[in-house]
Amino acid sequence: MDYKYLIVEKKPHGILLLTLNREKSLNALNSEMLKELHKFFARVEDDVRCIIVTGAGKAFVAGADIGEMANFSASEAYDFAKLGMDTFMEIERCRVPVIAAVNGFALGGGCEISIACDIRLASTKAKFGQPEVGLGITPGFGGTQRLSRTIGPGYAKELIYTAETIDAKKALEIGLVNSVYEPDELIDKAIEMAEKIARNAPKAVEYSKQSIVNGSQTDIDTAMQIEKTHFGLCFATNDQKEGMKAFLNKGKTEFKGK
Ligand code: CO8
Repeated sequence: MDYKYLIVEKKPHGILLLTLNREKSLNALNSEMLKELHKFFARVEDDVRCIIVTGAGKAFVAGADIGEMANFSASEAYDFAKLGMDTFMEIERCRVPVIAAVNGFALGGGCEISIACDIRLASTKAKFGQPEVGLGITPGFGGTQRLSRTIGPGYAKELIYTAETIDAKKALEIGLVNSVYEPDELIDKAIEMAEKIARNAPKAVEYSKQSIVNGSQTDIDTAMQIEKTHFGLCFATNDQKEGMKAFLNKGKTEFKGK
């Protein structure tokens, strides 16, 4: 499928590299781009095992498009927030893990899209922040909810209330990113991680993601029930049989995702 603002590259082992490409506006998210992203994440094909999201040029995403938002009515703003939230929910619930390779500015909606991804890797040039209150608005693409679930309420409140931008080193310190790399290493490192994920049993990875994502939004008893259900479902897969047989025979297996 052809997109105006997305570049999709197929890498070996079922890995997709998705580049957000609105470079002149530092990849700021407008409605059109959000709709493309929604479409992309709603239709991930069966052979895909991991997706890496990055930004073209010097930014990851410098936020929602301020030019588009400036003259919104309250109901237009609500609809725009809903479009962003629905889109980021597609990312959070995507069948396969999504790695954000944060190459530069990840501000406002840019920070929010990164925390809808499963894992964040950053370049030394990455900058994170929720500058919304400095523009007279609140975060509106899930930031007030996902940020505190990711880094805890203390740091989330500090970032949101002060509107300050932090560098990659600080983002690592507060657990917002898993690792920091030199800019020219970032994509290779993200692909390396994606390949490790892709080598494992796809259904087991998918069920693990569902258990983590759905379980983190409910009470512990329900969450344990979710985990038990997914654990049981693994035993209905051929990959479980082949994986355990290979271990017992001291061999290796190539998982088929069935
Ligand atoms: N929206 C629209 N255009 C943008 C944005 C943006 N968020 N960010 C950058 N641009 C544009 C600039 O206007 C500029 O365009 P032009 O060349 O036509 O003047 C171009 O990108 C390059 O930007 P700069 O010249 O400013 O580049 P610098 O390197 O000097 O600065 C910064 C980079 C620091 C990232 C700076 O561009 C900046 O501060 N950008 C805005 C960051 C921001 O405030 N983001 C948060 C936006 S609000 C948000 O995301 C809310 C999400 C929830 C919405 C809920 C819906 C209701």
